[in-house]
Amino acid sequence: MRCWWLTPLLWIGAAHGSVTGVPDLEQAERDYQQHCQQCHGVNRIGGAGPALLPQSLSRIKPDEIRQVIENGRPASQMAAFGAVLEAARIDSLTHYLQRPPAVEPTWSEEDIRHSHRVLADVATLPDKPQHNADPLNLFVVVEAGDHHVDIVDGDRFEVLARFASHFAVHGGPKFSPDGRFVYLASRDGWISLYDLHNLKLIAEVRAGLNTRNLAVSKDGRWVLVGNYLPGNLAVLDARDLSLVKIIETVGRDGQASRVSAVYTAPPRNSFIVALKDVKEVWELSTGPKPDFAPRRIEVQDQLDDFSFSPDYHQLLATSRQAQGGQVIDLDSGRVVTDIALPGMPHLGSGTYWKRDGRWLFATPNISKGLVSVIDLDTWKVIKQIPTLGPGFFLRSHANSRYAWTDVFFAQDNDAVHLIDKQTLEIAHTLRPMPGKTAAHVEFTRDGRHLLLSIWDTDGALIVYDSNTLQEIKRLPMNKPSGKYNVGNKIEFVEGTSH
Ligand code: DHE
Repeated sequence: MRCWWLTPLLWIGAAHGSVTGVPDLEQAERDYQQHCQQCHGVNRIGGAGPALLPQSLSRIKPDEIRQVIENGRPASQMAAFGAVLEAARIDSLTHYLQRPPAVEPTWSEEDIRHSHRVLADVATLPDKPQHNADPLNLFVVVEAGDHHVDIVDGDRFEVLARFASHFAVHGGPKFSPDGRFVYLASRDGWISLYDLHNLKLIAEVRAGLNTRNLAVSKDGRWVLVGNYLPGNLAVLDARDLSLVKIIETVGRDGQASRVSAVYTAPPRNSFIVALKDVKEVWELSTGPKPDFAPRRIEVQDQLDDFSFSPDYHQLLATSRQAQGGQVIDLDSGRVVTDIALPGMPHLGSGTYWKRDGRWLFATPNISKGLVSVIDLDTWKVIKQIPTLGPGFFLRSHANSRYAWTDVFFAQDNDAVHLIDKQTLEIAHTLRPMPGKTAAHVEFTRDGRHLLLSIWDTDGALIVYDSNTLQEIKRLPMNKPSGKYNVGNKIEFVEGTSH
């Protein structure tokens, strides 16, 4: 999923005071050094506290940045500076933090190696689950509100373990092929390796200053991390996260590029790399003894927001030229077809299923209240399903009649629609907690139940029976965002993200 247009829509948190006036940036620099640097690092690259670079703050409204400086953050070490700094200085500091630092921050191979920490020796740990839950029906749940991760038993719906994550884990955690290990990426570049058998953190490394996401190779040997800052790829050894190689992402024409996202393509035994600033998509083979030299697929347009056909032969991406989606054959690199789609389709959150023996692909739309359904044989849009407003995620399971989608960006964001996968009509609309945003679903391995997030400080993970739609259980949580079922992910099943 990659969506440049979405960023302004995603500013988070409530506005309190407003940022006003002409900033005194020199005073702000002095205030940063005196009050912030100790936690947020020299040159703002982060330390005990998160990085405070424009890339790290781009999703947060200036008024929220100001409010956090003034009032601190509850349940964190971020203190309130309202009594220390007068209003105009807080305003200036808010401006200052949104500008690039005077010295461009760097993060070298040496910095990466220096940040590497091995916290437990896997060789000394039992290689069987040390809990009595089904290891392939565990869920990894990200609680974005207070930066924690929960490991949830997918049969009893109980939290087995909860641990603090690095700041802002984003994107899907990825699993080793046997489901024992999970890899998490934080927006600040920290990669964590966690053992789901022993419920223990194994290793951590900071692979970049601003990271998009990570992918794990089909054989489980390599972790690939895609970075915005610095724009590059980091290859890590999946056993302990030690650095194997940095790959500079420079286009054929010599232009440096940020990395939008990285993906694993299991049938191709490769990683696919989406580049943000050049008209290329890269494929890195992960076959035996890989050299990670990129195969460059030149494309006609800057592509965004990716998805793949079920066999990974084709890539679906949004393209401004195509005014919608573009399908690219990953072998020949040729454009198969353009798909005119209105608004801003969110292909990365799309999902596919079979209907009358044919594969369909459905995508939510972040600027229009509709879900577009495409026939994957003809690449024709066969239905536009109207919803209560623009949505973000769409999820299903082979054993579910319904695909669940949200209304993330509209007033009705407390509603979720259940689309009947055969009639392509909305069969039900639920409002699990009226007034609170409901979004992102993941099914249990057998598809009998599903977990839905209520994205609120006083939020919850709600467990539904996927057939009767009865609520089974409600686990209170602080802004649970994504959740990921081990079995569904390692088997790359239909209906979920890969
Ligand atoms: Fe995401 C996945 C990009 C903003 C929650 N998001 C992804 C992936 C990408 C992506 C490339 C796939 C990674 C993977 O699975 O390895 N997201 C982007 C953006 O470009 C965007 C729009 C802006 C940005 O600054 O990054 C963005 N995303 C958000 C949010 O604001 C969300 C709602 C809250 C948050 O945590 O930041 C958000 N993104 C998610 C979630 C997934 C995700 C929960 C995993 C979905 C899944 O089921 O796999």
